[in-house]
Amino acid sequence: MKELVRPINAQAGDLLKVSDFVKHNTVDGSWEVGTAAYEKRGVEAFVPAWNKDNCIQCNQCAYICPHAAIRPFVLTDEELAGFDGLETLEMKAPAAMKGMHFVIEPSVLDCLGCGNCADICPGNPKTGKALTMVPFNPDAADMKKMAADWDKLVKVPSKQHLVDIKSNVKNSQFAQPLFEFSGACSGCGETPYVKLISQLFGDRQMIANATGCSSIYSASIPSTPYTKNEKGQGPVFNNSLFEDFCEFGLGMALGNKKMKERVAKLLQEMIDGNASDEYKALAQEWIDNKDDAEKTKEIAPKLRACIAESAAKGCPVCKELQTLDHYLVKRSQWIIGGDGASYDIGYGGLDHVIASGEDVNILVLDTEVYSNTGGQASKATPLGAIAQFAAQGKRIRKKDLGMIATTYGYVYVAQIAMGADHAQTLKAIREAEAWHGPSIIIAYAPCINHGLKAKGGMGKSQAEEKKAVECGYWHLWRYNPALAEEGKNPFSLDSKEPNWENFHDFLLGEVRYLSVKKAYPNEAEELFAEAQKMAQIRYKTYIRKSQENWED
Ligand SMILES: Cc1ncc(C[n+]2csc(CCOP(=O)(O)OP(=O)(O)O)c2C)c(N)n1
Ligand code: SF4
Ligand code: SF4
Ligand code: SF4
Repeated sequence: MKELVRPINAQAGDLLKVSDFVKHNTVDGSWEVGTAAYEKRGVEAFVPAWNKDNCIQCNQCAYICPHAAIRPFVLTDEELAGFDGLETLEMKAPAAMKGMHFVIEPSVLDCLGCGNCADICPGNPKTGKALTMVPFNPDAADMKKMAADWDKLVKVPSKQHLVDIKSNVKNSQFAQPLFEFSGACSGCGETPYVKLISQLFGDRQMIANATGCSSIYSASIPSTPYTKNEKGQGPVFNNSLFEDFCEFGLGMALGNKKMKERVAKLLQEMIDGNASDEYKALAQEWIDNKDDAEKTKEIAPKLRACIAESAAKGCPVCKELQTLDHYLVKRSQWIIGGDGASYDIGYGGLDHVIASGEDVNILVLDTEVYSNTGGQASKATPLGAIAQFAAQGKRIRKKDLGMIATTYGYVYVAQIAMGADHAQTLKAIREAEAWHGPSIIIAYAPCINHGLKAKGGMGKSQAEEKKAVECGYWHLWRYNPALAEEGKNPFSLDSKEPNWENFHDFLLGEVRYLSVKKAYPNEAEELFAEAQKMAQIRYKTYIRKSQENWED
């Protein structure tokens, strides 16, 4: 931090010597994780303030925060005793945390003041919201106390092991975000997905990232928002080109597969040789379950100990196994890119990779434009929207990438929008990761390029996702090949019948559509009507898919 990160952040990177980089092992382009947590920018005008009396402990604020800057913390009596005047609530659920102390704490120095948390907070129906946005003054005593409490709270041991973090939205937020405080725009629609995935799988996650906003906010050296947990585990991230991000991720997955085969071969040698019974049993258990993430997590520490013990006694096979023991836990391979990368420039590779049948998870962050370069039209841009290269409003409909992917039959596909359905987002991400084959999730992501007209702008990005689904602009569905294997319809339409009457108003709530009306008043209404027709055609396709009979 002192010798590289701080000088670079202070615009003094040009004074660093090659030897400084050699000293810190960064000459191969690798970088220490978690440096974003040291920036403590304190740049926002407003921060959320928590009123515990109205809080229902739902954790939704933490779920949707694009910057991982508000979190629930769970404390034992002893841990609470170490704080001075910390406001907490007694926990009633989940059962494993009953009687412990619950606090929602914002990091006032990392929050970007978007306001989404306060906007979506349900609070108490009678007494009001539990979060309100208040002016931020870094010198005020209450803000200093919040910042100091945050610093202490993040050091309290996580209680995530007490619950199944994948079982529901509330539990997912007891998991430490392993992606935090990125420099994405305040209220960005992309980052909540990236953060959630890091909470669920970050301890064994590998990421191949396309160039785009996600590569920039994920690794703008010296700032690294990907971080590690108290055991030192966290996502491995690398950024490839725009046009080959999926092949890059496939390479990572195949590399892992090969190394696991090597581990299995060596373990088989131990089973066939004269290892102890305990060692043999663990080695066999690992071979039988090497693609089961939870089982490998359970077996790995015990097997690692057996390997180390035998290596210490001079076993040459075990010495080799020791150099490979970081492959014992099944890794979770993610490939992340925007719509420009996925629908257009990297599409050939994406198609090749999903066709491969390999176990990879692709996350498409669909902002419907090339966001990072200022909003050029992609094949994901819907008809009627203004974007660069579509200055009069795009005249052709949006490509249905998800539907194309379903034609393989063995690819898990989902369309999600977090703000519209928290549980469906969690379910789709969980199912995609669990599917032992290719998966693709297309996630709707409001962006500054959309020009949200609602008061609060990007502070309403989650609410905008909800509106998009309710009016039929975006649809939620999952295609799960595991169901087809059971003779069930793999397609489920998860969003309700839209209220098409609101479609037009939804369009006018975003500058990318509203500006068509201003510039081309005569053609705009025709374009908007056509846009709605296209959304309806898509919806009808999904209805038909959801009604198919798969019994025979
Ligand atoms: C082959 C190639 N063309 C153009 C670029 C420049 N470029 C970098 S990021 C980007 C936009 C990315 O858009 P998208 O994939 O939609 O991701 P987003 O920024 O929206 O998350 C472009 C055009 C590039 N890096 N490589
Ligand atoms: S205001 Fe935005 S950045 Fe700050 S804690 Fe709330 S959701 Fe997160
Ligand atoms: S969203 Fe509101 S009610 Fe729910 S945990 Fe956060 S502060 Fe409490
Ligand atoms: S430009 Fe859009 S996608 Fe990129 S960080 Fe900003 S809000 Fe997020």
